Amino acid sequence: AAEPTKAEKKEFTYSTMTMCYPQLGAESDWRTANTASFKETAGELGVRLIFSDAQQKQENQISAMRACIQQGVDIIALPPVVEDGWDAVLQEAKDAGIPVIIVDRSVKADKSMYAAHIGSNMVQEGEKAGNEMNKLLPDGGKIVELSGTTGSGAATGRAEGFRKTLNKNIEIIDSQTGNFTRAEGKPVMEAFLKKYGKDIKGAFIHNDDMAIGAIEAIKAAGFKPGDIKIVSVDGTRGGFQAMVDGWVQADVECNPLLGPQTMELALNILNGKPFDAETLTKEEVYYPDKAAELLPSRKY
Ligand code: GYE
Repeated sequence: AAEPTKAEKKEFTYSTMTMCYPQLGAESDWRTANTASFKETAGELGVRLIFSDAQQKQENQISAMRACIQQGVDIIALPPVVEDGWDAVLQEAKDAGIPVIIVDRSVKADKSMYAAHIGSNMVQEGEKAGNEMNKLLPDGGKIVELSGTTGSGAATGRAEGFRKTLNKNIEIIDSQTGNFTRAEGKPVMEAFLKKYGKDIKGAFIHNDDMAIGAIEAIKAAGFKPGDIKIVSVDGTRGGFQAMVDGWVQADVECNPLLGPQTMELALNILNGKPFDAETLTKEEVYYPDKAAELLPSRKY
């Protein structure tokens, strides 16, 4: 069949667009805020959003995507739980003529397999965290790492950036995943404390939820705020509260409120308008001194 002429092409508006959002889970406050951002933005703009929750399992995300492809959605926005293993389903979307926007975490797939990526630079977040740890432990020392979901772009990038920046006199003596949850953050820190006790001078924790879990363990072991220097990521209200209480010394912001930008991007892609293949979110580092003042205005 001949290519449709411009006049025949359907012009999308927010209210005629159907977006599939196979969310990866509900593991953290970051994720809850991200879900709310997509749902609220869709509601405000009149976008039809097909939402699902994959409970941190890639196979669930893939089946949700397949169901969306079958329904003939206009566009898919995918926050991938892990980086690998997306080729087949991305190809299926491509064959069906459905553009895919990768949201938040990255995928390891050829750039021709998706239209655009929007999210944070996770390596940069790790670098910022490394700089903070350097400042907190000027004389060096032993630290532990509580990392995010294994194989996720967020965990891999943060770990890489952190190691790149960390001073030579600071040694990461152990690193375990806590899957970005409070529930898993606590026992991982408990085990670290049992094994290394007072040797631990600092902890790089890949998100605020795991930090909150870890702090429970640190408190229970009899440590005082600041005994173990904690650098965390996300900048959620829970993270800010932990700074107010003295447990977290620096929080690297990661912005989950990606709904508005993603929907605008989607419309541009669908209407053949110019768009950025890579959109990075602007993020800061927060410290205890301003935490109390900023806490009430935090949106997540
Ligand atoms: O830091 C964490 C969430 O991918 C950036 O996932 C996201 C991370 C975020 O569970 O809290």
